[in-house]
Amino acid sequence: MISIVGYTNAGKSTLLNTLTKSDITAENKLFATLDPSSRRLKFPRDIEVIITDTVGFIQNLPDELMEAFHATLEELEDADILLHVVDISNPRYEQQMKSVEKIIEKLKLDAIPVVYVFNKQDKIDVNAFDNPWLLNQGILVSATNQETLKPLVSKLEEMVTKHQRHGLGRTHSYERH
Ligand SMILES: Nc1nc2c(ncn2[C@@H]2O[C@H](COP(=O)(O)OP(=O)(O)OP(=O)(O)O)[C@@H](O)[C@H]2O)c(=O)[nH]1
Ligand SMILES: [Mg+2]
Repeated sequence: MISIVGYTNAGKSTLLNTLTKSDITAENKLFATLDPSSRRLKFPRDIEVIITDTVGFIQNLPDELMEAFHATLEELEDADILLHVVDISNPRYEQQMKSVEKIIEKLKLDAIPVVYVFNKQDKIDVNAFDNPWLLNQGILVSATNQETLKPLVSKLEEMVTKHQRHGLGRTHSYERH
């Protein structure tokens, strides 16, 4: 199971839609997504995973809001991989990444492998980006453009194939090993 996390408006729902060719509400407004949606993602080699979209994170997410979204956020515990979607065209992308990472820690999800997805590459000049090192730590995409998602799909397929054989270093209580 793969869960998409990230700051609100980063492009999480758009990514899920394009990856799985579905039609989940994606809008240019805060908290466009209020309930989690899951879709099947089929890889070229007949492997299938469940991929889940969720509510966007914000800086200093108030505890009351954390509680309100508790059931939604709880589902994240079942994820084998977190896709952390970052809007790299947003001038505050670094603070946003930090806020999301803080929430991941707070939810005690920090043992789950994370793949950084640097989204909205169409809105920036990649060669003039202020932190080229960072871009090497993840995968650059435009969630609105299917063609750009190929490297991400390959990476996920590779991780999932390995996981089938060896596990991702993390087991669920309901699994037998
Ligand atoms: N230019 C550009 N716009 C994008 C891209 N991906 C998403 N968007 C736009 O960004 C806005 C937010 O997208 P959503 O997919 O709703 O973002 P989200 O992360 O699901 O937002 P919440 O559900 O509010 O947390 C929409 O207007 C999308 O069309 C991209 O790669 N390039
Ligand atoms: Mg959304």
